[in-house]
Amino acid sequence: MSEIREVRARKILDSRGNPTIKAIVYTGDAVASACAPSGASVGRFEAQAFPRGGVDESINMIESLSNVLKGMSVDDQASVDEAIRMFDGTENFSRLGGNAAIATSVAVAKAAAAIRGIPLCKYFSAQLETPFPLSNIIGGGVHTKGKSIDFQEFLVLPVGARSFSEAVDVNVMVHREVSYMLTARLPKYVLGKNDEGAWAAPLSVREALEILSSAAQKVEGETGVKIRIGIDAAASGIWSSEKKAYVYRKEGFEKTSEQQLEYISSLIEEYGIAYFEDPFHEEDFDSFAKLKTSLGGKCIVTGDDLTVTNEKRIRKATESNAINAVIIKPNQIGTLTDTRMAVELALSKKITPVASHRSGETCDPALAHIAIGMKCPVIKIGIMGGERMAKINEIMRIEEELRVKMAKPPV
Ligand code: 2PG
Ligand code: MG
Repeated sequence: MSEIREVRARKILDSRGNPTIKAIVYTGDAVASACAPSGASVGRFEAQAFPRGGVDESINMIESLSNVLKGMSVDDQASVDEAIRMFDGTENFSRLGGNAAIATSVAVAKAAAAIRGIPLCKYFSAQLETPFPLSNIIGGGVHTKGKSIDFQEFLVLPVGARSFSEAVDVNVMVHREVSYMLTARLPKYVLGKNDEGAWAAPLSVREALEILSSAAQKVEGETGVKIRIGIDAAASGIWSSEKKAYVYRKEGFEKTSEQQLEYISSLIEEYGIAYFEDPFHEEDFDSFAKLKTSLGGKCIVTGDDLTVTNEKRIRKATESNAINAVIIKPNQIGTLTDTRMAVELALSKKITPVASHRSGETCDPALAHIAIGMKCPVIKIGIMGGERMAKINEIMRIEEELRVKMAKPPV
């Protein structure tokens, strides 16, 4: 029996201790649940995570949504997702909340997979690939307390790894190596981790890049696995529309759009950066395009706040030749059908879809299945913290049990 009997919801806490939502779908043969994460550096064009009344209002609305979905088949994901959208009735899920929408949507898919007796990733596709883990090692921006580094994430991508589990070992080694280097460099500083388990430290952008590069080189020497480095600048967070400039609060300087382009380009050249996410703010398709034209052959220029997993925005970005990779965050768009459309559009345009966690996560491993089953060659997942490990351990299990091979390296 694959008909939906009821959908219920519960308030849960995410990894930051903020309330979020878990949706539970009941059918005659299966009960399945899914949890939605939350971002801190939220794009202006994302689905609104919760309505004005917060999680409680979403939970009340799911009671009514339950009546709408009752009797629908969990096998018909597209119709269920369409019904969720119609029920909400807004462009950005501001009535129901994008988090309630995606939790319900994923729970429906999990129920369908459970009824078939197959893992969620296999429900998405018969052909599976494990992604390369893109891991946050040093962190700043709004994920880190205090006057932290102006850019949000300093990342590693072990492109030479032959399996996901080897890649994860390498990323753990880099994370550890950075802690040794930071304690040696800052002997009076007590090391701490930020929202995503990346090291928090009083560093400039260049200092962070130097430490990350040395740690990556050391681990590359020890393991023989080629490692590239990356950045998520989350530049919308430092963009001031009044000043028309990027304001680097920690380092005490400002940059116009042209200066930002020069600065980002020089960092890519100097440090051999292979991945750069959101180097410009969420409306500046032009600067993305300029960067991609000049350095897109060397560096993956990625949209996150720019594209918000939204088909229309991804289309605009590809038409303006602005990106060669795109972040896929299911809760940015609100349903699995829309998520899949975003991934498929990216793949059809030869743009790398990067499945991504949020800074406020839950222990739901669904993102692991989305990355493997929808064939995202990269998953941005962090490398420390139980809520990140829930996805990492799930991919390692699937890799071993289903003998899944790695995707092609994105660089
Ligand atoms: C990002 C994400 C995840 P947040 O900007 O890419 O790292 O952060 O979830 O806070 O939007
Ligand atoms: Mg980002």
